[in-house]
Amino acid sequence: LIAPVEESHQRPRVVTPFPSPKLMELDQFQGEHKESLYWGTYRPQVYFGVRARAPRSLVAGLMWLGVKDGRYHMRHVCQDSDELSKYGWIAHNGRDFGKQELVDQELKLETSFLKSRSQGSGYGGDWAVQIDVQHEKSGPSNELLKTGHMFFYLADESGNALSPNSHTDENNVDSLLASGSRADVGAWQVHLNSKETLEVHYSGFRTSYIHNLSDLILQDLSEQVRNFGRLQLPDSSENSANILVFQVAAKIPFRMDITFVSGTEGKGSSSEQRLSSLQGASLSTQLQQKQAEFDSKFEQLFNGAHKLESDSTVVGKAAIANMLGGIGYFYGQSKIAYPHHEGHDNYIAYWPAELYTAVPSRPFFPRGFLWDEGFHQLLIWRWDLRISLDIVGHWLDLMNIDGWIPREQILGSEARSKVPEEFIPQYPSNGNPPTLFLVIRDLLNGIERNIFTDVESRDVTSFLERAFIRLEAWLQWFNITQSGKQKGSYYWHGRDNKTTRELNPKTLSSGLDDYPRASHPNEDERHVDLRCWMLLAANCMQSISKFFENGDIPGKEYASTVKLLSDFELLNEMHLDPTSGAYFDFGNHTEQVRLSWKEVRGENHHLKRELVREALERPNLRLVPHIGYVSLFPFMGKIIPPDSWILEKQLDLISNGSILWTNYGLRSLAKTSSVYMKRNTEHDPPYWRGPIWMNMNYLVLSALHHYSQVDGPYRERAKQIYSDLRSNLIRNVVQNYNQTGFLWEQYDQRKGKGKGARLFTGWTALVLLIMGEAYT
Ligand code: 6A9
Repeated sequence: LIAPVEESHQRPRVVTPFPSPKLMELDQFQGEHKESLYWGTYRPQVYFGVRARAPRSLVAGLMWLGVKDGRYHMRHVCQDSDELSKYGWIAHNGRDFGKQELVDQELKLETSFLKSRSQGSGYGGDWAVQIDVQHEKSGPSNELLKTGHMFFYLADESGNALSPNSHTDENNVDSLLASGSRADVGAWQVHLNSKETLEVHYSGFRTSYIHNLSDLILQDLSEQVRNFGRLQLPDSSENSANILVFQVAAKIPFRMDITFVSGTEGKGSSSEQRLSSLQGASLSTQLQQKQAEFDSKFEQLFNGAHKLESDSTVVGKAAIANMLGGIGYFYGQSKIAYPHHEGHDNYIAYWPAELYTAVPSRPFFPRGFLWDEGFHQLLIWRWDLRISLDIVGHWLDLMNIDGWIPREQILGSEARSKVPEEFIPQYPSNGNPPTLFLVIRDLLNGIERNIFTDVESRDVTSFLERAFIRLEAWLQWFNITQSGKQKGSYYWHGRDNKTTRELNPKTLSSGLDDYPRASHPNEDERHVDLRCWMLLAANCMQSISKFFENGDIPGKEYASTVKLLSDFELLNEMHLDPTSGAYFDFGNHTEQVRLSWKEVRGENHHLKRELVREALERPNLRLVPHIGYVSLFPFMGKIIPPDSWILEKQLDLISNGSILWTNYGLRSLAKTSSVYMKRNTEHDPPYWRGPIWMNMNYLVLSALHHYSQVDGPYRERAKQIYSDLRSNLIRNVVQNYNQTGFLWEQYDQRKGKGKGARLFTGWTALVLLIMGEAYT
């Protein structure tokens, strides 16, 4: 399957695409489907932005002047330092509607997006955003807050010149702001409409970089303030500007509609009618309709046997809305570590690629992450199967000829500008859990359970048919590069075995970063989580080949791999500690390690103090005795027979408050572990060494749910634990949301407080599936 190395190959293997037809070239992703997803809020990194799913799009976005401590601050890119007390989508359907609320000190903004495709519009249709500006409380504390300053911009990434309409007239309720023409959509216009009196000014720029737009505008504004003492853009433009910024100022409260119409060429065009239906009362009515549809779809999908409390409903809606509203489109080239590259530097560019993907967190990580994505899709496929297939297809098309997919996707200058240089390169030796198989398994089950329409089943089927060879290569990649010494064993390669700084060398590729593994990484290691991921993958491959038994897919044998990996005796031989009944990694390990300050000689012979690791005894080959998420993988994988004594032990570990149980969810690492809540280096606080993470808790719940439904001596116990864990998780996430207005990256295991990135609406949004008891 893996093609032999060809010396004559022009591109190095690592940057050679996998040589099979791309998923995105499937018929189901063309035509109506593609057009229906053309425009969208695909710029999760900014507070509000619109673009098309095209490498070089017309891009729109919003900035405003916030007022804090009596001073103006420009808001544009989602930044935690802006300290918005609340923002995010409260409704979004992933396609043509979304509503967002943003609270910036005493300002309250609402941005409502609506897309409409009707007769006569250009490719992809028309769209509008209604921007509502109010005071959070009545009676603003500062003079500056009487007037609101919104900046709406348009930027053409293809470099086409945009024409501002210089006759902006404040008495005219409907005014044309700008127009232009593009190869994709034809002639277009952008209009501004409001009942209130608005003052409009503009600036035009010509530049190929749009990620520093806020700087450009700030420069222009401060120059105006300096020279003329007025806070308004100069109403002038550079020659053939490809970026136009419109400053709209008005007395708060006010509301304005910005409408994009395409296909405006020709006199008899329908554009006037389309324009007026996307403004004013008609726009508001349509937004209300879309909101009602969103609400009823939510009810139908997620309000299950346990009726949701009203505050859970609010959080559940925020979860799905932010998951869908956070979907982005990115285009660019990953930077790949490639040490033997001849051109001096040790990097090489991946091929230019598109990625349509959900993101873990708009302010912190507004880009694609491979293993996060599998969790995101557990939610998204239930909402909109086609969006999900489109996203998974994009990811699989990023596979290289070796079956490798880069873990973190930092595509394009806008995405790169958010990531420190040292974190950008991707390492071809490093994997990441193949969570997309969780989605594939759900889809196969869905077909079996007949939950899809005929057309949907057909789409899933043709998707899997084409995906098969890539999935197979992915599994192969793991088998070839991540196997352990012993047959049926695996370990995450790429851990640093030379470091003297880390208490326990990190395993970033596992997704569990600083979760403790063998203290002294070497090739004797066996990682129990990876072994379970491989079983999931092999199981899926077996199911797909069974599914296509009579079809065109070569009947590859997965039975033997599945048999090997699901062999319970073998699993126990390799990973079980019979005393505690816990599953452990195996490797060269000692518990006697600590960090301490040492005087060392630096390069210039100066003495400096450094935190270094010391081992107080020689490591030896043994099980690595840390109980935590990794130990639960065989349980999460439902591999343990329901009548096994080991299942009872697992339930003991889970439900024991001195080990994993808390009132807020399960700890990532047991209180009894020697590195529980220990820093890994001076600069790395504990991350997966105690706090509660939603993705793992979801998988544990899924298993508890399973064991509470199959016959066995521990069924009732599993049921009780299931129900307690479920309500603890929901209660805590809802409580944190009520207090802070956000979903968080992780939750503190002592008090349940949200930690890490806020507005982390990636896998934390799985709380909605937990509410709706929809398990993988
Ligand atoms: C570092 C700093 C602005 C860490 O959710 C994404 C990932 C998970 O895949 C992983 O399992 N998060 C988890 O352990 C966030 C990782 C962010 C790394 C980027 C660059 C940029 O600072």
